[in-house]
Amino acid sequence: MDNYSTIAAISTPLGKGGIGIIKISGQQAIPIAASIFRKSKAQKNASDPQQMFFESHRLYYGHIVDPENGSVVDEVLLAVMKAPRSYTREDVVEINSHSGAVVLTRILELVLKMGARLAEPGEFTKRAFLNGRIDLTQAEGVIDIINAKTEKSLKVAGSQLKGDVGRAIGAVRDSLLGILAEMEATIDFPEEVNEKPPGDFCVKLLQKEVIEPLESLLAGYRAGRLYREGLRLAVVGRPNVGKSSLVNRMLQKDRIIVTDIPGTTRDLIEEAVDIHGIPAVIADTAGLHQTNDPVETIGIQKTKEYVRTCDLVLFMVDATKPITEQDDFVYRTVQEQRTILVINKWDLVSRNFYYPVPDRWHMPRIKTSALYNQGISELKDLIARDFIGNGSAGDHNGVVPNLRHKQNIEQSIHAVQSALNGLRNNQSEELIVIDLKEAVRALDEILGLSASEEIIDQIFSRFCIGK
Ligand SMILES: Nc1nc2c(ncn2[C@@H]2O[C@H](COP(=O)(O)OP(=O)(O)OP(=O)(O)O)[C@@H](O)[C@H]2O)c(=O)[nH]1
Ligand SMILES: [Mg+2]
Repeated sequence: MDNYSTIAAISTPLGKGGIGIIKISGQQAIPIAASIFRKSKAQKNASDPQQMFFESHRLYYGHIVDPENGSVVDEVLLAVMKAPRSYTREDVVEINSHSGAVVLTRILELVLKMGARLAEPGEFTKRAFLNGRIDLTQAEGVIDIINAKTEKSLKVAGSQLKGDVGRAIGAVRDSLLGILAEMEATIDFPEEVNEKPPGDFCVKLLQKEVIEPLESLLAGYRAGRLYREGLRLAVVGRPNVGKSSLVNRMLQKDRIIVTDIPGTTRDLIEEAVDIHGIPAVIADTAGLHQTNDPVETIGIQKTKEYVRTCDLVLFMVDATKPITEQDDFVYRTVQEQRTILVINKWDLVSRNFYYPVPDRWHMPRIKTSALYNQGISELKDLIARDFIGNGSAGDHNGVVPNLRHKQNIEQSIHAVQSALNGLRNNQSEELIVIDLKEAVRALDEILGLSASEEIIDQIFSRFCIGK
């Protein structure tokens, strides 16, 4: 993929809608648009007979016309943004047309025929990165904004797009470069440095200005991971305890069939739910028990597999019945997982009822009535608290790196630790410098300063076409 040709794509979803946008970026963007656009009379300029001149950051009203036969394709607004004041820092033209798959495709075809190339996924944003308008972390923020599923996920992504991660990493990198310069000076001009600067001073500086801020970024990663990646929950229990009823309550709609017949749910059903801002997927499952029914057996197998990979199991029992052998069978299936015991149908027992649970079932428990919608909000509180501590981490004023950043931050910390060991053991400066350079490299990769083509391509391939 070359980074010089003029690229074009449909930037809005291909469906019926008020408007659709075809975006063009590159040196030929304006001449290409001009060749298929007929300005309205009011906007025609007598001193520009070809009508090829467009002011930057202005909207032009007119028509898209097929230059081959002069037929009008659509009535549009043209937005022209000249380099460098545009998303890609190149000349950009956006054609705001009516939105319908046929009309959008037709206009795009004309644009391609006049010399543009179809953009790859994320190629507009990639150009913004290659042309230095944003760093790699900000480009990733763009994808996260598009993919955000809850308000809080959006907030995390927005902070990244603003450049918060990049700035935090950049500050550490500057400190590292400063320390590195000092070290290199002692190697190159040992006679000019009266006191050996490594030693205690460098150790303290590396601790305070490098290790501490990087550790705090890792803490931000742990706190924010859930908002970015979401949580997978499974509701598990023997037949008829009220699993589907609970899932319906969590979703606040009657999504799943509930009956008093045991074995009603036979397949695994996943639905998206927002738990205090954490995007989650909750799975209702087939009641777990020993059975010869072939359909149920498959459902139970699916449940077991799901349990192995989910983040949290809601293990449900029926308050009106003492723990049965079947419940214990379910327990054995989920015991390796992080689990909350949900004691349901609490409306059918007296308020002060004591429900005995085997001693070895060490897990937080909660009483609910899925039928009467009681205890559901307490359950959500418990889930959120279990995963984000006291909740403050969720409001993170701090910066939230993603998994890629986290891995590089760890590499950087590792390299600095090795330099610190070297300093404490009076190792030669040359070896310490190698470690510090490795620490800088790991941070450069986060910002995209030294990221390999492969990493960059991998990041942009997650984008949709037209962004
Ligand atoms: N009284 C009372 N009844 C409940 C409660 N929760 C569920 N039920 C009833 O229990 C029966 C079974 O509910 P479901 O939600 O279908 O139970 P399930 O665990 O999904 O059952 P299977 O899909 O068969 O495994 C239905 O008649 C529900 O109305 C509750 O909290 N209190
Ligand atoms: Mg069910």
